[in-house]
Amino acid sequence: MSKFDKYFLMSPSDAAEYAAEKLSIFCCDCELDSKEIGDGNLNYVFRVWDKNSDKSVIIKQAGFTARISEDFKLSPDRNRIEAETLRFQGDLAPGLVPVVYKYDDTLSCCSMEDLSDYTIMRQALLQHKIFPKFAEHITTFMVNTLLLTSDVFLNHQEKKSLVKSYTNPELCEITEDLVYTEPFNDYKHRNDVFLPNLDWVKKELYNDNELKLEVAKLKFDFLTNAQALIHGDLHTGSIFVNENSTKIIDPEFAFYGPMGYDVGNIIANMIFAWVNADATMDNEEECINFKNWVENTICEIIDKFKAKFMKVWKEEAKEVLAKTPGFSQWYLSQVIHDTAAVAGLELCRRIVGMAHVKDITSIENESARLRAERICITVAKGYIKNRESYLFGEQFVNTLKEVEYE
Ligand code: SR1
Ligand code: MG
Repeated sequence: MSKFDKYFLMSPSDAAEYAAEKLSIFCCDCELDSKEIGDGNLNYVFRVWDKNSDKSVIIKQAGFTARISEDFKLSPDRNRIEAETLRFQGDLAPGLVPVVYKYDDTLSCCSMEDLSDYTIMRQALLQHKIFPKFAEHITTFMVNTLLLTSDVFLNHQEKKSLVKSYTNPELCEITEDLVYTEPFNDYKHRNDVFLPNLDWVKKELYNDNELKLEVAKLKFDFLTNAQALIHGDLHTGSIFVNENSTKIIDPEFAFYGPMGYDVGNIIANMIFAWVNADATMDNEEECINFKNWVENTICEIIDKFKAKFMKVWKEEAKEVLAKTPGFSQWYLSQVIHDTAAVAGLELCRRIVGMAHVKDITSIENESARLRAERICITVAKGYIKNRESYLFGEQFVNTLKEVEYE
């Protein structure tokens, strides 16, 4: 008998029934309503609420295929990884992830805090809203979840058992294909959608052998470098924000991988917000203000990440050799170089490949959109090829501004 024998994909009314029966959130006189609100690529997300009180819950369920394509056959076990990661990250970075109420192994669903008073960050950035505390919050999240799950801090046997329990081969394979392979080789023929820029992309990505060699090195780092428990999909669609608070969601791609994968994803997605504003904002002053905020935020993310990383290292490092003078500085430099490279990969794969971002696709004017795509890909190539020269936030921004003003 398999643990999935009693599995079924829920409808909104099944989710309401489930919430009433299995979760101790609602009173017996509640009147529940439910809606499927997911807009991600993989799963189904139900919001269940009581019409007679302010109580509500989110139930996220994984299916046997990806929501966007039946071609992706996936084990719903990814929901276990997501629930366990959220709980672990909640301990490491309190207040920065939603509270998990229950993980259900039979239905592969996870019930958690409803964050309806927050907005998905990508949507807010598309309205050109700013979040002055974001850099502070996201750097605390990344330093705590990455450094404190690494060999710098953990007992090495304990860390190896975490590597085993967070082994996530199917979702890693999606990343290996979509991020590291397909933007540079159209080997599964899923890249046709960027036709207007096709010749330019072929020249810049498919035919640049120097670039492809660097990407091959990076792919093997992703495959083999079990450095820390990474979120694995830390883009602005995986972040809820409001003026005062940030909550990181959706860690179903979590596994032991390179730290720079998370930091680089954040940087790339801030750049998507910047190019969207550049292409779409009519009011020049508002556009400059928004772009300035994004630029400052990129600088702050890198520089605060480094400062907090060094502080936590100094206070928490347990491994004897990690205390060797010069080692922490060397280690952190490697993470920032990886950050640049991964930012470059994410910038490419959201334009060339099957998982696009609204920041680019919603630019209606075709020539403005093609220009935005070219800015991203040109910045990306600089980040990947010259990754070893990136150490400070300002350098990341300078590359973006130099391309823009060329
Ligand atoms: C088939 S999944 C496509 C993408 O959506 C997820 O959010 C990840 O970014 C993945 O690469
Ligand atoms: Mg996701």
